[in-house]
Amino acid sequence: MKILFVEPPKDVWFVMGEYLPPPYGIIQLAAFLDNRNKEVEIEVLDCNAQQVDWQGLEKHIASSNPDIVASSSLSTCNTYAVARTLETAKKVNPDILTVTGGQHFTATAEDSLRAYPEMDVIVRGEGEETLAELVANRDEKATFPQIKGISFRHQGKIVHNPQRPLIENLENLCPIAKAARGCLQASPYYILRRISCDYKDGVLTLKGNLSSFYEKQIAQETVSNVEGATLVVNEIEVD
Ligand code: B12
Repeated sequence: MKILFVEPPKDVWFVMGEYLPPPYGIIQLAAFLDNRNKEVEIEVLDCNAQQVDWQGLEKHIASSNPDIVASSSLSTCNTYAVARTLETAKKVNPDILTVTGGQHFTATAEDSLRAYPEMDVIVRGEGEETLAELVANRDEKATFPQIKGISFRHQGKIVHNPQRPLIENLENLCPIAKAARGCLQASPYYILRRISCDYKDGVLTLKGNLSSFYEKQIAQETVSNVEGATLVVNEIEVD
């Protein structure tokens, strides 16, 4: 199973001059999926950063041969670029499942599915869990009515499945911080369970209070082998 995330070719946004912002929506989803489902092959194509035009996009989709093409509009002004991306995917291979989501398509799911036959599924609201479930069920279309948070065509009608509840703890989206917290929670030293742990740019930061330098050291050792962290900063205070 292969999913290709596409940031479509866009005109330069005059307000930002030459600065090219990363397409946060799709890279967040790609990272989540990469962590959640190891069997899925993931590719991200940022047409602006990689200087790929519409012709190049068509060629890229053909050579990449994905099962799913996913794209995000961010805002309403990018609607046509997304529709054209999904149309291009269908032109290359009508069996590709085309998916989009984000603020604009969440608000206009009914109208968008009516207007764009090249759009198979709209993921409404937060995309992480919904997309992961959709990808896992890509070949079982009969299960689509059970997937919360999607709008799609089913038996000639547009169907809007019930809303998916929001992710309760957004901190769990970071697999490295989650793994580190898991180590602290699983420690036989119960006192370490009150230590908080943040992750940024390769650095795990431990915070909280303990009653001895020995415990502080144990806390650091407990998270020292977490994959993806290159440094542990131990800011635990000793009372
Ligand atoms: C960061 C940001 C920007 C950055 C974008 C950087 C980038 N390339 O990603 C910059 C500063 C460039 C920007 C510009 C603009 N922005 Co802006 N921006 C935001 C902001 C603050 C956060 C968006 C974000 O990155 N969120 C983080 C990501 C991870 O979340 P997300 O994109 O929502 O994606 C999640 C879900 O929506 C869903 N999802 C999204 N896409 C997809 C796709 C698929 C396939 C699936 C399954 C799911 C999915 O899953 C993701 C994970 O849960 C939002 C407000 C907000 N708080 O959301 C406004 C917002 C999106 N922007 C808005 C607007 C209007 C604009 C501009 C048009 C402003 C202007 N007047 O020029 C420009 C458009 C520029 C352009 N040409 O694209 C509006 C859009 C409203 C609308 N319907 O149009 C918003 C909602 C702000 C608002 N309330 O008015 N913006």
